[in-house]
Amino acid sequence: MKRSTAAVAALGVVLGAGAVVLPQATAAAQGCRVDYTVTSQWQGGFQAGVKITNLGDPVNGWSLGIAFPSTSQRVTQGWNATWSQSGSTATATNTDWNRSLATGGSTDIGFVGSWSGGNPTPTSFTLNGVACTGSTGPTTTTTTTTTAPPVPRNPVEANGQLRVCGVNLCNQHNRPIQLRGMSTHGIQWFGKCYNNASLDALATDWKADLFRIAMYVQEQGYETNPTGFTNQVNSLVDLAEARGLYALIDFHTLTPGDPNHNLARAKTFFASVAARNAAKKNVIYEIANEPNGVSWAGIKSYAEQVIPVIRAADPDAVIIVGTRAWSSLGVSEGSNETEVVDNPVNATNIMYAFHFYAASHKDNYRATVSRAASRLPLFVTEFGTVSATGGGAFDRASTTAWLDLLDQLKISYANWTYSDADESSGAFRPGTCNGGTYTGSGVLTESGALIKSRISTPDDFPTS
Ligand code: IDC
Repeated sequence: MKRSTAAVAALGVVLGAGAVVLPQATAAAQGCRVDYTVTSQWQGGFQAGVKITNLGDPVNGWSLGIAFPSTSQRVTQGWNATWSQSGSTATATNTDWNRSLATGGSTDIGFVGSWSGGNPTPTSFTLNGVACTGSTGPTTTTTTTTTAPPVPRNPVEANGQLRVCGVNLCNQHNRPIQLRGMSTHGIQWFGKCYNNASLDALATDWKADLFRIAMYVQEQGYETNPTGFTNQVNSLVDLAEARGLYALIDFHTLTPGDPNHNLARAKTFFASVAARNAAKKNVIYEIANEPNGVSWAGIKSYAEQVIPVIRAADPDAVIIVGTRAWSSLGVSEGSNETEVVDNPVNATNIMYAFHFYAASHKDNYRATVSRAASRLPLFVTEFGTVSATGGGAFDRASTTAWLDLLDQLKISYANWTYSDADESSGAFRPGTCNGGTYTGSGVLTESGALIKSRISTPDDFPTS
């Protein structure tokens, strides 16, 4: 069907007035222009509008060829045309009502595409086999396109500064999001597991959004070397930031369970890390890992003293408050979420932590989360696929039930642990951190494999 340039020019002269409709079903259009606009995009997909203008002689039936840069862009659903795709080229064929295009006539079509990378803007277009150059002159492969807005390259670029909105975590567009990621083991023991290679794996192989930095206070942790641990946390924040991951700074109190035991340390630590990281968009603060053996009133009092210290240095960051009974919203000590609902921490832009270990905490804990999620902003800052000891049998069924629930409620989560600890909650096989490889399935435990498969599915962060 492609005509010589001379024939195109000649026909353009004869039929340029647009009064004659060619009898053929699909005559060549000697000139055409395509205005291509990516109207929205998200991780894994985009939507585009395509305006076709016929600059040549009238056509009665047309077919638009769209050449994508590669096969990673695919039309999944389109409108105002019949769509198909072969290899990297998509084809849109007219519907009955937009079959004829007079000279200068145009029609708008569009589609939703999936894409696993690269640029969603096509490299060229053809109308009835003739390249659309925006003029009736000799054809070239250049096209008239609208440049797509920059594609967010990572979770922090997509979501920016987070804030709490109602019971949700919202992104820079004020839309609820869920962050999915991993927690370190105690950084006093497993520091060797956190380096450029393992963080690269977390960002690109696991496609995680979140990296929780568990800084124990006791057990050879912060209290033994405040400056050293503060520096270690800061450098892990930087490793996360460089890859566009959110960093959750966890003041990992555990034993003793009353966070007030560590109140002075918490104030010193958070004053320092909040001042140092205030300008970053990727930092979230978790002020007490798992209060236990202490009343909600005691926890609330601690929170209301530590939060202002953080706010003074970093006013806009999200802060997460641990809850009673190992962050079970009180359930593991016979209480429930009402003690928090009835007496919330007096602060804004905060969330409450909920932790579970899938083999130990099942239906009644899930029921609590389901109920509480409509009353309180919840963040699962730590959970395990195993028993509350961090060991024992891996519980696939309960973990799956939990993660389905969290996905449905858009509750963010971090799994214990991104480490090669010799316990069933560790994601990597023992010895992994002695080598340099953190990618692929060979290094994973059963728990690591399940969690990676859940975390690495596409995010659907709203972009507007
Ligand atoms: C566990 C570790 C284990 C360590 C123990 C004591 O997996 O290697 O010996 O702590 O420090 C939590 C805690 C978390 C626990 C984890 C598993 O936040 O520190 O880690 N767990 O027991 N709460 C419930 C379970």
